[in-house]
Amino acid sequence: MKRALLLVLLTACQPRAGLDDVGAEVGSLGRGLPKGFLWGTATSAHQIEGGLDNSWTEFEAGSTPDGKPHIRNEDRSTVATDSWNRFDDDLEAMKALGSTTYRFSVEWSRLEPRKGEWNDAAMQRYREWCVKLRAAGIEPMVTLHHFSLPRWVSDTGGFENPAVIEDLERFSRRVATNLKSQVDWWVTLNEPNVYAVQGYLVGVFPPGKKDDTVTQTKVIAMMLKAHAKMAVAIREADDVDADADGFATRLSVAHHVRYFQPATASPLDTAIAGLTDDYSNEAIPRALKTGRILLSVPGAITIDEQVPGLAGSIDVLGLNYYTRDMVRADLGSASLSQLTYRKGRAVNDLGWDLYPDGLHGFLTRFAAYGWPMVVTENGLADRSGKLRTPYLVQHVTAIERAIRDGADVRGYAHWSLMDNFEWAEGYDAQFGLFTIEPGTLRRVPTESVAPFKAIGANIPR
Ligand code: IFM
Repeated sequence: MKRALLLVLLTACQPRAGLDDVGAEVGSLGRGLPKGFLWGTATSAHQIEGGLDNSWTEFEAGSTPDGKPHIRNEDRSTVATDSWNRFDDDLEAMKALGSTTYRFSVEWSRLEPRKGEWNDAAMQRYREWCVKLRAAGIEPMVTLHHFSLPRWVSDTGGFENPAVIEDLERFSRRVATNLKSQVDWWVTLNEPNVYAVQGYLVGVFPPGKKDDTVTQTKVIAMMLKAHAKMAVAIREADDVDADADGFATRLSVAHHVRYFQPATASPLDTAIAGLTDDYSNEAIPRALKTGRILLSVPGAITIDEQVPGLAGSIDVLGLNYYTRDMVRADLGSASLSQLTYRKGRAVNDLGWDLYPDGLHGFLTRFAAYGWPMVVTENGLADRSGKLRTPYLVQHVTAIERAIRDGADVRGYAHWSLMDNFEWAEGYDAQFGLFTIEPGTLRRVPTESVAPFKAIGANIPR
């Protein structure tokens, strides 16, 4: 018993490589970011608004064939953080952070609950949010698709059905027409790769299919085709330069990147890590640049298709960066790999390796595409609140280093403004700079609010 206790204490005292080695001092951090750098937070409608009825509703109540609930602790999104009714509280939280941007999504199922039937009052509310954001000096950044679909779309196949392309094009045009006087920064899609992998390989997002890399790959391609049409619709509809900076639209995709490294020096692990990196990290920006979708899961599917309108469809590349994975070849599995993390390093509450160098790696690597970049998400699940400030400081340090190394980075949106419904993890995983008080749903600042604000105050104006 005593030996076990000693072991626990010794383990707890070990320095956790990856965080403790750089520290959490704000100092002059932020001065190395360019003038006008956007500084703020990100959320998504399904995770915060509450009161939604969409592709997640039935899924949240369901379970896998072995009886495991789809959502940890059988949580449901239900009221979430009630942001639909508490936007003013959210705005106060953003102001307390010294924010100059807020990335949020508009909920398709709310705006078009049935095909062709529009909820103008809901659109008006989103417009009011944007007006209030602008009045507070906060640039709205609006995402059109962030993991949820109206039931009338998911019931007819979602992104497996090409009809989604025209439906999303129409939806984008409608939103852009209504919000154009307030919004310049548009994110068409959030994390197509994650949406497809979680929904068709891992099975933890609707439609909950497992090991179907063929459909997964087709879904990513369909999303990119939809994006191309959405981009045209937004550019046609939004002709108002809301912030008078010379651009009526700044279009992007929020692309999820994970820093993959081979788990061992074996040639097979190295080869599979390379394939995983190409599929998950490279294929999407490559397609956005060249217009050519090139996606391959060897032995299962290869898509090689030139898509009209895809090349040139973004102005800015959004990167959602969280973590690094070590890749072990597993040719018997659908994805051909197993992902692990390096032992002995600091991890977040979900077991994700905290690896700021990965962000520097992606920013300098993707600089070669020539787009300006925005970190559209970065953050961690940290119930204790002790890791968040070092994580923040070290990732912003990585951004400053990438800028010195030639990357054109224009903004940072921390995930997330407040704790919210973390999909299959329910409310267990807490990513917020603010926590939510149970019962009252009051936004309560964490100890990272002050350092976040201090970094923002250092950014040249
Ligand atoms: O909560 C999610 C978000 O919806 C998309 N990007 C990753 C976040 C943390 O897992």
